[in-house]
Amino acid sequence: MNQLPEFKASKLSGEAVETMIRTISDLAGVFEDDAAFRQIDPGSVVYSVDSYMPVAPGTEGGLFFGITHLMPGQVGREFFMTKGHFHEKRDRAEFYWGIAGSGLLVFMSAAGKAWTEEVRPGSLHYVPGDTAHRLVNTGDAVLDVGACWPADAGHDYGSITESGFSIRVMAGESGPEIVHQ
Ligand code: PAN
Ligand code: ZN
Repeated sequence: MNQLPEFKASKLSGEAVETMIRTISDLAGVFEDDAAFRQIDPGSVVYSVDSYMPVAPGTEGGLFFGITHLMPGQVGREFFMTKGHFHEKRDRAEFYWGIAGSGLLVFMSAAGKAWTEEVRPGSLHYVPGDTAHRLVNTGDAVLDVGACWPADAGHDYGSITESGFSIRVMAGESGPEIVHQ
């Protein structure tokens, strides 16, 4: 029998765990400041996601479990963040929970209305269906966030690549600032 995965502290380990890594070059067009973006080593890791997917993607009724490790950093004044997505099956919801570090979870409705929730160890977040979601690391340590989503949710990155989110999170004089686009 395959060894079962283990979830200890902020780490997910075991044979069945898949790791996806996103470097700065995978995030072209995501950040506002192009000149600052080009100055960063293209191989710099921005985040990784460890996932346990016990059923095939697309399985109705199945669940996936993942931990995102989002590095601290900025592109210009803008904090490191995930690409963000709607679910391909738009009505599929998801849970996120803060494990370590500090940041914001950005939500955006299909109509483009955006809002945020503070992510910190122990915080729990419900991402409703039809809502794009993205993590932003506003701290100076790695932001570790757990997630559980339906196996048939899928990821639609296209709409975000085309139009982005309607807010950006930038470093201001006295902490993170939300800038409306
Ligand atoms: C998460 C995200 C993870 C990485 O597991 O996939 O935080 O973000 P991007 O997928 O936007 O690059 C999730 O929301 N799954 O559905
Ligand atoms: Zn998701």
